[in-house]
Amino acid sequence: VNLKRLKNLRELMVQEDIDYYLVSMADEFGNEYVPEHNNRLKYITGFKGSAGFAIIGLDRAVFFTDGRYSIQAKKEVDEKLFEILDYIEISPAKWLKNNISNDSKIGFDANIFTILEVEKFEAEVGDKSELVALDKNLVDEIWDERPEYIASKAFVISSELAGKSTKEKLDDILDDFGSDYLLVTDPISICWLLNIRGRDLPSTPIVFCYALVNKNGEVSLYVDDNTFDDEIKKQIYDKVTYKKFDEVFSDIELLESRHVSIDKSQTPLIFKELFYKLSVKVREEKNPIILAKALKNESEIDNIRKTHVKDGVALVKFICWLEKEISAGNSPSEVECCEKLLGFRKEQEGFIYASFDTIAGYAANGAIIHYKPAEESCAELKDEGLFLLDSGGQYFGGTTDITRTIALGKPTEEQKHNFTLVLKGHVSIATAKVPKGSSGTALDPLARQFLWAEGKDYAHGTGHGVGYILNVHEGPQNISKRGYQELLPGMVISNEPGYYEEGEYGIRIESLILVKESEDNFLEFETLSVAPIDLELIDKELLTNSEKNWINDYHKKVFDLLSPRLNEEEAIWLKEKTKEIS
Ligand SMILES: [Mn+2]
Repeated sequence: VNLKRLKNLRELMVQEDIDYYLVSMADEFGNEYVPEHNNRLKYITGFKGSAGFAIIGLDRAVFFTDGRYSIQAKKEVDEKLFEILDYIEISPAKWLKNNISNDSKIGFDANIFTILEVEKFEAEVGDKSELVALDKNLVDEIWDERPEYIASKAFVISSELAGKSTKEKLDDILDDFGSDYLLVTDPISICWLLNIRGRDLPSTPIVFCYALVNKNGEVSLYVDDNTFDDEIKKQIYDKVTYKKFDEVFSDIELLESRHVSIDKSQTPLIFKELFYKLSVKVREEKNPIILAKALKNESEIDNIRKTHVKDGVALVKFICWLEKEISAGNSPSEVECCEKLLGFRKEQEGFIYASFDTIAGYAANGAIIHYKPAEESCAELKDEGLFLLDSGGQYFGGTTDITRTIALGKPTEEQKHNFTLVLKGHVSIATAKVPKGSSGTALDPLARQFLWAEGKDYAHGTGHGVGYILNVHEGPQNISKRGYQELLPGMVISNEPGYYEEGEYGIRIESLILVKESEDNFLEFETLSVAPIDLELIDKELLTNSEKNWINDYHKKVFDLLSPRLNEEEAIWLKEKTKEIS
């Protein structure tokens, strides 16, 4: 199948007079999770994972992914057709530089590749080859039986949920705005701005759209005709004009000699080319909505707190169920656990759907950081070993993301020791106070210090920003070695140190935290997630009194908030799980 597809693609490449064609995982909306109908990389390579890139030459082809997916790639991508490489070791641009002959022509879809991405390729190979921006997608041209995009219906985020109207949001963003227009090609930003959501993706509740905002706060929205009912339109900001998706290109032709602000890390190259042709004056700046939506307002924060209580109820009901199953001698599979947990979340009022694919890793699977259990191959849980469970939900009221590691039998001393090092790092972030102006880089070592002291570490960031009924991964803030964005009150971030013994077990403790201003004008953090931390896994000898106090206070809060929403059996179970340690 793939050979035929490659052959068809290569025929088109010859027609277009290009030697190499670039296929990325992204789509025209910069989605982190790409919908099936836009997964060109999967169509052409067979790869089903979520991080990859392909370079198709006329007589050779290369597929890139990272270490998380190297095993999967070997199963799904035909090595007779594609050479498989790790793009952490060699980037696609570097590969091109090393492998192509002078004067090669490299084609790509300008509707998908952003200005910044193309600049990066240009920097590597620009002197020996020509980058050819195509205004169509060659994979789409040969893709028969491509799944159809069926637009979901948009729904409105009420003023109680949103906290701010579109008018207020626009006033903030356009205050000091130096251009005539702002082009936004990121649907997440647009949904936030217009207080709307949808179901165009399975875990991020958005509708696919572009928007052009003028300095007077009028919005042209480019979106599928079926997305908005008249009834819904009445509830949305009244200065929105609804247009067909393709009209964005004809509307831009009316902007001659005007100033337009774009974010080159998000904007597809095709717009830059159009602007150039039309002598539109382009200002490259950060999409101002990114920072604005990261600063949650009081109503949002209120709703987020309540949402975490619901989510905690679901998680606690699940863990209680799981322990009962295990002690009854049953062996639920990882996939059954995911389904059961989803069932408990569905019982919660305002639940929309999961905020990402649940990572349910038993024993050795827990050490695979982005593990996704599959029906046919997943493990069955027994009364021994560790179970790492990383999951979350989208609710009318917020987005959650929580990881707990559970001992299913008696843990080993080594497991307890490493769990406690991770816990100390987690508590260190939860109780940190840093001066205003600090970024995530100031926090990252706090989470790792106890592991570092023993020559250990974990190969992922300590925390990512989290959206509000939007993407579970949100910028600009994060806690990592490269988290340079200043932390500001109202930001929500995850606090998720971990430790992984390959082939044996994984440990991660993740709660979401809210950045707040302290009384003495520093920054401090409030833990939002509400679920017990497994006491069985704690080596108390390693804890200081203040760490024990934090755990006891946290567990008291967990019990007080959750127990009224549990049945009697579950409440008794939770009492034991949150008992004081000394
Ligand atoms: Mn997370």
